[in-house]
Amino acid sequence: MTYSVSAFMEQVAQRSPGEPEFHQAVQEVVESIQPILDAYPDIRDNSVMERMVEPERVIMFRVPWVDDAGKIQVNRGFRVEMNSAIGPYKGGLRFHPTVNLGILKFLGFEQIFKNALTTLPLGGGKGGSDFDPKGKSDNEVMRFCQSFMNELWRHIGDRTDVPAGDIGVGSREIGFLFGQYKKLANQFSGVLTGKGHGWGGSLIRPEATGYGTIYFAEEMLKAKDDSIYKKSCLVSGSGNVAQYAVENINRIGGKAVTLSDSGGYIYDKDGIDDEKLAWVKDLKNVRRGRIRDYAERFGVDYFEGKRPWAVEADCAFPCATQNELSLQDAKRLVSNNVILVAEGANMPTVPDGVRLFQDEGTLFGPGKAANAGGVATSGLEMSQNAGHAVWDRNTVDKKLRNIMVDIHKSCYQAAEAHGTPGNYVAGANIAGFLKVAEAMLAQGVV
Ligand code: NDP
Ligand code: 2IT
Repeated sequence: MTYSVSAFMEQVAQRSPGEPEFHQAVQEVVESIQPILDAYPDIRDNSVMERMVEPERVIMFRVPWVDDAGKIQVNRGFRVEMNSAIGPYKGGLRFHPTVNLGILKFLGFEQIFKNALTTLPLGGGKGGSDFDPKGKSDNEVMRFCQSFMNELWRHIGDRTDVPAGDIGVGSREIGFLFGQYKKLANQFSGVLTGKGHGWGGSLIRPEATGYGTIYFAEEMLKAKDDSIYKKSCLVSGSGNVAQYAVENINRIGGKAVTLSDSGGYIYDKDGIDDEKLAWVKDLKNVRRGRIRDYAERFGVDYFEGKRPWAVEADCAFPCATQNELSLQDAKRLVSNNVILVAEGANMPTVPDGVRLFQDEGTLFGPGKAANAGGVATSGLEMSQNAGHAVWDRNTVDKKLRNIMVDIHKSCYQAAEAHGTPGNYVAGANIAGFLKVAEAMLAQGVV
């Protein structure tokens, strides 16, 4: 009998009500792997998918902290330990006011398959808080991070669960979190990734997600005898992923023409070259300002409250957040003859948009494959920590590039093998799922 996606989804919706992003992420995966569930009765009969959608463990906790005015603030902290079949839980921490359990379950679920695709032994997890670092002083951020770690530290470890950054968690936050972990555990270990280079961090980890997305896109284009060279590119976001996507577009000789934040986007038709990018890094990572300042500084247009998808270009790289590219936006990209969309962010394209790209033959690289370079390089950081080694920039960059080439190959081949050639969504979901499913079968009912 054919596996019923709708019956499965009904059960998910019933067990996890009010978590639309989680349902969206699960629906996409289960649709892709339906043929696998039909073809491999072992996987179906052992309820592998049913087990995968249930986190192994969820930790929720109070995070009280004192603001600069002496007032006590209370936030909510989470760690969703989704799946440890192929390695310790691994995934970022997100600090953003929109964070809730459903968002972190969607991200943790995506992380299972992404991490399996990296070829490294990494399980899936995600965590964070509804804390908003925007407008907070460095001292407030530090006190918050310390309070967050006061609870989290007992649940994590270099062989148990290894968090890293995500939205709102960059090198400053990882520093504060690591400092507090070390104080509580009395241990200097690779318990977090994204650490500073002088204290256990890996070179290229800050660059890895953005660089990896562009390496992945370059492989997609290469399969069509094409390249990013001389292509104009739309990039959304202006944080970690967006910045290094632009940097790698520049290295390859493409031209990035947009950046955005939650306020709006800038369009620079001459291209965001390395000099302008250095200014953006200082604006965002040091001065913590808004992207609209770019327009004033470089004399270009700023579009308040808008996203960059209506601008004419060859490629599009959504690098901000989930569901930032609507069906309307997808239609605009298609009518502007965009040839490739690759997701630096997690699930930035709505499902109807993904379907449209596939129907129209727009090359589409889903986040769990295209942005896997970040977590893959976190895996490389874990290897260096475990072996007390420090690899140079070139070594890590080469490993990252090779991993992205391998991920592309396994998605491409899985799509071909299962009758959906060119469909990177199906390819990524099937390749990632099979690896984890086989491990779960081998390990019994746990
Ligand atoms: P950052 O916090 O560095 O940057 C996030 C950027 O996205 C900012 O420009 C921010 O604008 C914008 N943004 C965030 N939320 C929204 C929103 N609701 N609406 C509009 N814009 C928004 O995060 P990262 O660059 O690290 O993460 C970006 C995406 O990439 C996320 O989806 C993340 O999950 C994913 N990702 C990150 C990895 C990493 O290694 N960091 C790895 C793999 C995926 P503003 O400042 O105005 O909020
Ligand atoms: O979404 C992601 O893959 C990340 N935020 C990076 C996770 C990690 O552990 O490096």
